[in-house]
Amino acid sequence: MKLMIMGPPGAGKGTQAERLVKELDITHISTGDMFRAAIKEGTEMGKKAKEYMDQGQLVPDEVVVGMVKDRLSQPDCEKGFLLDGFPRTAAQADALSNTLENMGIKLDGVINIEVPRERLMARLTGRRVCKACGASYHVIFNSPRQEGVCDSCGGELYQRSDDNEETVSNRLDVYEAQTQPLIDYYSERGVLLSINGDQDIDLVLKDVLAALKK
Ligand code: B4P
Repeated sequence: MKLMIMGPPGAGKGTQAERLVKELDITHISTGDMFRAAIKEGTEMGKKAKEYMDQGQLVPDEVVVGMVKDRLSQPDCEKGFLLDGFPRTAAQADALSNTLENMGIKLDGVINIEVPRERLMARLTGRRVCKACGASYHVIFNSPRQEGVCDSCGGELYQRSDDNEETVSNRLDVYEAQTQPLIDYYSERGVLLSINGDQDIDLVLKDVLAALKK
C-alpha cells in the first residue's frame, strides 16, 4: 500500500506510523525523523534544519522535497510506503503529486488524524523519545514500563528540543496556516480517510486499519 498520514503536531502521526508499518509491512518515511538523523550526524542540511525546527518553523520546501524524492526512489519503497509528516505545504503537495505521477504511483489513501488543538500542547510537552531507536512515549498517556528507559530496546528517553511550550505554540499556528488547507486538497481528490485521534492509541490504530480495509 502507498499511504500518507497527516494531522497537527502531536496528533499521533509518528505513534500510529510506527505501528502501521509493522502491521502492513511497508516502509516508514518520516521527514521529521530524517531531519533529526541529519542533525545527529551533524550534516550541513541537519544544521540548517535545526534552526527552523527549534523555532517551530517548517524547513524550506526545496530542502524537504529533494530529500523525499531521493527517498521514494530507493528499492525498499517498492513494497509500499507510509509518508509521515510530508507534505506540509501546498508546494510540497504539488511536488509530491508530480513525483508520484512521474513514477507511475497512485496513493491508496491519506490518513488524517483529527485531534482538537487544546489536547495537543499536553501531548507534545509530555512526549519522550528513545535516543537509540526513536520509539515515542508519553509521560502520562503512553508511559514506558521503567521511567526514562525504552521498552523496546532499553535506550535512554529524552525530550525533543522543539517540544517546549513556546515552540509547540508556533508549530500549531504554522500547521493551521500552512498544512490544514491540504485536508481539502486530498478530500477533493477522494483519498482522504478522517480518523478520530482523540481516543486511546490502540483504538486509533483499529479505526485506521478498518478505514483502510473499506
Ligand atoms: P514531526 O517529527 O513530523 O512530528 P510531530 O508533528 O511533532 O508529531 P506527531 O504527530 O508525529 O506526534 P507523536 O506521534 O509523536 O515534525 C517535527 C518538525 O520537523 C516540524 O515541526 C518541522 O519543523 C520539521 N518538518 C518535518 N517534516 C517537514 C516537512 N515536510 N516540511 C517542513 N518541515 C518539516 O505524538 C505526540 C505525543 O502524543 C507523544 O508523546 C505520544 O505518545 C502521544 N500520543 C500519541 N497518540 C496519542 C493518543 N491517541 N492519546 C494520547 N496521547 C497520544
